[in-house]
Amino acid sequence: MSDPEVDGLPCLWMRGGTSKGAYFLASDLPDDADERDNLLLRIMGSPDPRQIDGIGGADPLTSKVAILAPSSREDADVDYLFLQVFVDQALVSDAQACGNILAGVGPVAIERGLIQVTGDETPVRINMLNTGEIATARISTPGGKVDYRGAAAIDGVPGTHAAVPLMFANIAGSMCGALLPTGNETDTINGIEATLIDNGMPCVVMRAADFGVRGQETRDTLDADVELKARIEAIRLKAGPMMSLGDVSEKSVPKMTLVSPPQNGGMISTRSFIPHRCHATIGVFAAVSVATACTLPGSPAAALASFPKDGRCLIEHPTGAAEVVIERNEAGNVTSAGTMRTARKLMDGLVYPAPLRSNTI
Ligand code: NQM
Repeated sequence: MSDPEVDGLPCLWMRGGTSKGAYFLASDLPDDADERDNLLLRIMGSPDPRQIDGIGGADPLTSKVAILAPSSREDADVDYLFLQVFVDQALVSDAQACGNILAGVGPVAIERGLIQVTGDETPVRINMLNTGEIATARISTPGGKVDYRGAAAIDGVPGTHAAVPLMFANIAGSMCGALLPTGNETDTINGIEATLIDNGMPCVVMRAADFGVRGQETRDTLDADVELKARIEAIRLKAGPMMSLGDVSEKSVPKMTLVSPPQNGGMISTRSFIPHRCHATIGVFAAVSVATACTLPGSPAAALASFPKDGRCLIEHPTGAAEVVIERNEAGNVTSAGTMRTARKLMDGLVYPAPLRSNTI
């Protein structure tokens, strides 16, 4: 029997959008979820704020895992399970999706032979196991191979790469059962008006000004604001059960987003807490959820937002803006959404988990 500590495990290390993660085939990992999570903690080097004995990058945005398998659904090509490996806690959570890591799923499915190339561009229908929804990605595959090179740029990633357009349908209520799990466009928690929304990602959208900040501060400035973060966390712990997410003290959802008026021609400006660190950009599904909150007249986001006529919404974030496209029906309700990301293969090889420790799970 092979021993991963000695023999290693096949792993692709990829940048997906503005995040980085380890991509595995389900067939290379244990079937038992506890055993699998234990192995992933040891691969990433958690729990340890520096993740020094693993491949994680000491940041929630670079401590992510995608597990791929042949599709279990007729209307999809590949199954994708996203796992957030906490950096400094022995926790692995499947309680959220990830649209950035999603950008690497199509390329990996092709690289690993789960699906065949169909032309210069290969469409990949991805069954997102965390939410049960399907995303469609288009992957550049000239000459029968994935080509990561191209002219597309996304804020938060230097240079240009092949575009990975992503489209989503039916993502409202992905984890909370309803777009507005409380039935309200606004709830008040600890005296702060908030929209509790899930259009692909459970998010709590609040005015930055209500916390006495501008909403234009850098990630580091906000991360250093211990008092602000404690106020946000107190609201999050109350919002979780209101959003049908139960006790969220050990979950990475809901995400907490502070909004302010756009500064650079976008729809809205954001600072997103995921949930304990401020995001360097903003998550894909979080951006879709915030854009959707902007369309709700009762949301604190609506009065701050500038709504573009063509539905191309630039969601400003600490290092630029993320574009999401939302389509609305005649009643103004968001019916589908999409975005453009890029992805890049960084390393393909074997990864060696650290030895078992008493403080892993
Ligand atoms: O919201 C970070 C990321 C994400 C999630 C997070 C994401 C999304 O940027 O779809 O992409 O919110 O933890 O990778």
